[in-house]
Amino acid sequence: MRGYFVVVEGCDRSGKSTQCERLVDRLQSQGKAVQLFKFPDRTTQTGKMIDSYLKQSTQMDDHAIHLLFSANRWEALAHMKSLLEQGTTIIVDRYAFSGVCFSAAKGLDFEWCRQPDIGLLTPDVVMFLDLSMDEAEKRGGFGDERYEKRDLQLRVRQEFNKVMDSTWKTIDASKSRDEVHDDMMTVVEGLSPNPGPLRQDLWMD
Ligand code: ADP
Ligand code: FDM
Ligand code: MG
Repeated sequence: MRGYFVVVEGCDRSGKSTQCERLVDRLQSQGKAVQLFKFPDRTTQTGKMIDSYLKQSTQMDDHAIHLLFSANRWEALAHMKSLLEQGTTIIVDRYAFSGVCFSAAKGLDFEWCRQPDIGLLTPDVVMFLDLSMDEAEKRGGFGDERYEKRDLQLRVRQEFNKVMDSTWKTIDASKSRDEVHDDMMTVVEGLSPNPGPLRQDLWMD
């Protein structure tokens, strides 16, 4: 059987990276084949450009950086696909939803933002780690990266409300790390035992 494609989305400091790692560790400890992906993947050629943009070492047109974030996903597609087909589950820390929400929050046209990601792999499930800005701020101050600003983060949150649909699983991210982990495990354990063929039709509706 193929692996599951699980996406974790959410605003800054909602616990995505913490929980993705825990999910991978837990599933691996159960003997399952699981691999972690994170977007942007800052290690590739496009990822290095994205990293220096986020660290504010370079400037770039808003459209151009949007396309680079998308390219960063397209270049991972073949690897993701082959793992899934071999039966490995992949847990993905941010995906095209972050791509659209951040760029739309900056003022780019929402429909334009969706175009470059059309035809990527469609996840089996998207978990949205839901945390208010006030709670997020209790988890420490913003860093120095380009998007770590309160007003932008609030707009990103509004964009997430637009892209999420009834298939998304909202997780209360204000709970303890253990509780959030358990809630996410419940979602993964509830995935269909027969997920059907892998779908490469993101936003093709
Ligand atoms: P994200 O990847 O969504 O930005 P992180 O996983 O990096 O979030 O977590 C942001 C900060 O909040 C880290 O310092 C992390 O240790 C802390 N954190 C994560 N989950 C929780 C939680 N459930 N309760 C309190 N603090 C948390
Ligand atoms: N981000 C992330 C985007 O603007 N577009 C994208 O397509 C993706 C995947 O990059 F501010 C933003 C979201 C966040 C930054 O942060 C990357 P992390 O901490 O590496 O997730
Ligand atoms: Mg993170």
